[in-house]
Amino acid sequence: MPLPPVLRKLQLRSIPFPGALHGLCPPLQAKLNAVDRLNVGFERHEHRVTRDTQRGHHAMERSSMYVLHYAPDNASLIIRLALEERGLSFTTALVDRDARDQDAPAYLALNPTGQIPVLETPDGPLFETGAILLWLADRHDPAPSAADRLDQLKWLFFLSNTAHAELRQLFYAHLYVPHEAEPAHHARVVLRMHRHFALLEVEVEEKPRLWAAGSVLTPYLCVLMRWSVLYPDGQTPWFDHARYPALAAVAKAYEAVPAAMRAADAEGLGPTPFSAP
Ligand SMILES: N[C@@H](CCC(=O)N[C@@H](CS)C(=O)NCC(=O)O)C(=O)O
Repeated sequence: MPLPPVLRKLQLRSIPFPGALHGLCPPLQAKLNAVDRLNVGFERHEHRVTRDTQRGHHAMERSSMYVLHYAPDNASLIIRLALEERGLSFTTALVDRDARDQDAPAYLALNPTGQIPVLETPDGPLFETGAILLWLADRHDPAPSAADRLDQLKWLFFLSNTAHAELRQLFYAHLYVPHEAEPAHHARVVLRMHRHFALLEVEVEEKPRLWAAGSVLTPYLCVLMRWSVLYPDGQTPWFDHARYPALAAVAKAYEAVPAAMRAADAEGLGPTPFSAP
């Protein structure tokens, strides 16, 4: 007997993240958890906002409600972590990458680059992970000292413009080099990434406070480390936390933050999503 439509849809949502099929983005290792399965909008080809309010610790008035357009274990995870850590009230809208929702006119109207994430804010839609983080910090965190602001800007832009942008080249190598050049390109990008992580290791050793929970740098760093361990599939593992003890300690400490684990649990990322993904 065929499954009723709702169950069929739930079953469809239980397959590993479809990005894996296209080799376009980190595939989801864990399956969507029950919360996300219940929250997704089932309409295809039309990107819609659904769903349940996810409440952090401190309720906010309705006017400051956010909508996070996300796909599990995509860059939107970084924003989900930052929102949870700040106890901000937000709803989620799944971007169905299998249906290429990110190319749908409704999504492009929010983010013309067609990338994930978008955060809808009372001031309008925001895209680019680094920009969203900075906006959230400006709006919700205590103003940093002048020296901390310099550090925040430098390292946030480094994570976003350099580390994340170059790591993407491992996931999307076909966008950057011809197929036959991909192994050599991969090797070079891996060397570059080691250089970046080595710089970050020194920085974290020198200024651990900047990389503690609550800093917008921390979720970005932890997610980049996570992806470096996990993806791309089928390549020789190249990132080992043991090589970067200060960074490993940041990942471990972040997993002790309940808000960070709430975000990781919402995307089904397992008990040690950052230190041993
Ligand atoms: N520079 C962008 C990069 C975001 C990004 O790479 N998003 C990936 C998912 S992790 C994506 O949208 N891929 C789908 C696509 O490019 O079609 C940002 O920081 O927001």
